[in-house]
Amino acid sequence: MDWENHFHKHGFALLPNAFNSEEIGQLSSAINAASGAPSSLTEEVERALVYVRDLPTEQRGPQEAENPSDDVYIIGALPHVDPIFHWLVCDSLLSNLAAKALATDSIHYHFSNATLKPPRVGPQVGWHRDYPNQYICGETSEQVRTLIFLNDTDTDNGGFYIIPGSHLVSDSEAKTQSPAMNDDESIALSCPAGSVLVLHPKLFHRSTFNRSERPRTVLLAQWGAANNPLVTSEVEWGTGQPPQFLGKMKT
Ligand SMILES: O=C(O)CCC(=O)C(=O)O
Repeated sequence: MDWENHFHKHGFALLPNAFNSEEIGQLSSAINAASGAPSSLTEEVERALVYVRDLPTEQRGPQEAENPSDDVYIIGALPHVDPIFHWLVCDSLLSNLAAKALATDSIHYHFSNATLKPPRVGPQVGWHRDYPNQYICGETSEQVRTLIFLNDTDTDNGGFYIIPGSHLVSDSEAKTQSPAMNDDESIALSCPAGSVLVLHPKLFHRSTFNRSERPRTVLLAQWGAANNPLVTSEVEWGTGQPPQFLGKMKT
């Protein structure tokens, strides 16, 4: 089965070796530099940072409740952080995958960020769908996320759990269905460093605490069909622009 069929049938496709070890090394160094020295970042990037200590106790975990970590959890506005993320977003690899998943040549970039689960203190993310979503989101589910794994990701360092087939609901069902999912139906994906996960916006997914000694960092970009209007007022660098235009935009 080719990856597009797999994506439509199961709600995801995992593409190993989409990025080589040199690229993953460069992307990881840029993330480590940004998360290790937040005060060196531009005001715009600094404003978009989320720290582990900012999260609700349930998400950062009982272990962190008393003395929450100062580690960075989310770095937004990626193209402003380092030229390598400008390249990442403007390079055709991710936008081509998104266009194929959405079966149209006419797509728009929505946003990107990095989600870090630092060793020992990495937070969990509960069951959710990416459509609908409070942040930059389309009116319909004609959108898709591309996730790049910078580290070998498995159940030991936070994992990535999905409910296969849970994307096969209408948009209105997705808006009303509760995320109280049965863990028995879930599977844990094993995502090697350098792989890209193409994720359907209606697929239920979650990830767990990282209490291991290994980092788990994921870079993600969201894309939507050009004829799917954005319903939120939030905008980031490049939001709503076609991929061909992103390379011409200044950061
Ligand atoms: O598991 C993660 O790293 C967060 C990614 C995620 O849940 C999402 O893209 O919605």
